[in-house]
Amino acid sequence: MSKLLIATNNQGKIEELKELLQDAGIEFVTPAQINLQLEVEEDGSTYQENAGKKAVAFAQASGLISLADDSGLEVAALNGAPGLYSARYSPKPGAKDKDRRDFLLKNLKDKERPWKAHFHATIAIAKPTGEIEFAEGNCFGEIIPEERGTGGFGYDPIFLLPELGKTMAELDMDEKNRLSHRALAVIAAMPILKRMFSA
Ligand code: ITT
Repeated sequence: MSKLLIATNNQGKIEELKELLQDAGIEFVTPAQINLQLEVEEDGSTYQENAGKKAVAFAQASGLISLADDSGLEVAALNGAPGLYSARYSPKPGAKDKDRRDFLLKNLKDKERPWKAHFHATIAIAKPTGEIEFAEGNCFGEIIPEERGTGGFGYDPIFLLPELGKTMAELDMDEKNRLSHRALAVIAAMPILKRMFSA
């Protein structure tokens, strides 16, 4: 049986998806393992469009069923920003995750707390034929003004899970993979994966 390709270039996502898929007993490969270097332009106006575009591009380049994730952080006080643009949310050329966190905090500085927010993930699973299916997950919390924790990636050090009293970056990978937007989307995608791999 062929393996599922994890269709992302984001190392943080790769590490999380590897563990989630392994726990579900799904065999997978990463782009590096098949020597595939592919950058897909994310010019869609929804998470679904971008996730679908990435999944189909990787599936057609590899001949493998491919799983892509398009995700983002939506902050209520910023009317849902950075949202779809979370990976590109900084005026600085060559910006890194820390620059994007700093820019977000700068934009929130004068807004009243709590800064309610949620992470969203849309997962697309595509066959080389172009057939696509989708699954989604959300994780609710709030943004805090000081960084805490060293785990995860992206906005994790400033995303607090109020019921745990911890930021996403203070969780270990197993804990994050029990409650994150990405974990919930992968769980929702399980019936699709089972169907595609048994067909
Ligand atoms: P690929 O397109 O190659 O998958 P990307 O980083 O460009 O990688 P997205 O366009 O989906 O992926 O951007 C999602 C951004 O949202 C990501 O770069 C982070 O800034 C943020 N993000 C998503 N999930 C996150 C998480 O679990 N923790 C922290 N930040 C997250």
